[in-house]
Amino acid sequence: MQTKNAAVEPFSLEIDIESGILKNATNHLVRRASDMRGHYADGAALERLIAGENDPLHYEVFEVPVSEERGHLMYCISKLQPGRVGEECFMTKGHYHADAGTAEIYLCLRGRGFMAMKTTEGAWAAQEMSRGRMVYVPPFWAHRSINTGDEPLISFCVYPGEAGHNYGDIEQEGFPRRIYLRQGRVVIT
Ligand code: PAN
Ligand code: ZN
Repeated sequence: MQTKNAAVEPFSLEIDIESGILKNATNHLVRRASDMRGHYADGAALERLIAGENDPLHYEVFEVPVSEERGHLMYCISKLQPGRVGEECFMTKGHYHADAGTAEIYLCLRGRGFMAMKTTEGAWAAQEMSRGRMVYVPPFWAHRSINTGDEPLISFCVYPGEAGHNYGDIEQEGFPRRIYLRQGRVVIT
């Protein structure tokens, strides 16, 4: 039985909830529109966005990583910009966890949107995200966040240290439904 994890002293951190910044983050992942090719229904609209707006920022992840092993909890701030590709709302790539049987909690700190989730068996679900709302992503569910609002969608995410990320499988499968903003109304098709 494992009784000791990699030595980490107790620590605390500050999160700027309004700006969605994890202070003193040592990992800062940036995804721009050009990183999202293949993810939106209207690829031409994405190319127009990349060319016309100088490849705008799409989303960021701020982390102060701990050891990626069982027993620890990974956590981060996810900050997804508002915007549309055609009428489709900006979203993250989405992934299964590499250790697929690991769950995740998203606590939404700011903004509005949805967490879209699916299983390899084809089940699909969407849960609303808004300030103070928590979404539970069960084991074996791929997940992606989608910003339907007009300000950044900011969440604090927590998941098991050993979870890892698997982007390939969901990229192949795709999510079965998409979320659009049409005449100011959210449309899920
Ligand atoms: C989140 C996501 C973050 C970015 O921290 O990694 O929102 O989304 P993608 O990873 O889909 O690009 C998480 O779910 N971690 O497990
Ligand atoms: Zn995840």
